[in-house]
Amino acid sequence: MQIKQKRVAAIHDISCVGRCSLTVALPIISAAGFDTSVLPTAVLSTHTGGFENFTYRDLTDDIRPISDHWQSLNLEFDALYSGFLGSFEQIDLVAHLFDTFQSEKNLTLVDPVMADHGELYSIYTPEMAKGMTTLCAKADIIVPNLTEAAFLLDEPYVGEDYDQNYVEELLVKLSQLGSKKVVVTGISFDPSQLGAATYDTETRIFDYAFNDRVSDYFHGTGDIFGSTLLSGLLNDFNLKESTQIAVDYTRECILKTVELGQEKRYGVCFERAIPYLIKRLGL
Ligand code: PXL
Repeated sequence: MQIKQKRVAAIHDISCVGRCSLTVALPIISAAGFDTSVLPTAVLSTHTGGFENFTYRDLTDDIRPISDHWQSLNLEFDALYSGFLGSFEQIDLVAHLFDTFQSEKNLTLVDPVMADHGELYSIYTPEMAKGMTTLCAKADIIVPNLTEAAFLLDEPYVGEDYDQNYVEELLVKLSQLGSKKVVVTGISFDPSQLGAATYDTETRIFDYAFNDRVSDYFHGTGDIFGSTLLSGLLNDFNLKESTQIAVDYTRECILKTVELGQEKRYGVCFERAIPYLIKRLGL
């Protein structure tokens, strides 16, 4: 019996240089075997982290016509995956797209991309951070980092000063925004380890996925993580397994980048670790 190829709609910006958002999501999800449709929310000459004078073209006015055209084609998606949004108005437009294409059978993954290390990205406003909770409410899975979690819940960012109890309370509060599953990235209880924590509201199980920490911060790793997590889930790995694959692949990408001596703001050399990903996904 022939099995239909799954189709994903990836809704992120295109940062032309710097390997993040769509320039990461498209190749990773495609390599994982899926037909990846893209809806660019903005086009930037580079991403906003570590570059000055980048160009910025907001594509807010294109979102509804693209979504309407897709609807007229009776397209169906097995997953909807949103990330960096270009303006406050895009929150309602993406919410409408979710209402149009969500079904019992598909999966909506919202990465509330907006902040890291305690600070909002330069084009994001606190108003947008609040608005992002609307999208989280419509998601099956949300994937914030610890800073984004704090903004979503309107709580102070705790930095590195937290324990397992804090993380598990945070996961429950995030799930109360409305998603069935929550994955929080950038979790560490031991300085030599880094990973993610998960919570499934249906089983009420908390899980953790760690690997050895590679020191230093690399741009775009949140998008590598989200794209890989989704690729795992669509390849029928469960939440714990998919999270572990995402943690391990992200680390593998960082190791390649360190090996090649690449500048951090240009993102990680995920291309060199694609064979590793394919193997881990059993493809
Ligand atoms: O990786 C997250 C991201 C996505 N898109 C743009 C960004 C960032 C983070 O800085 O600037 C444009």
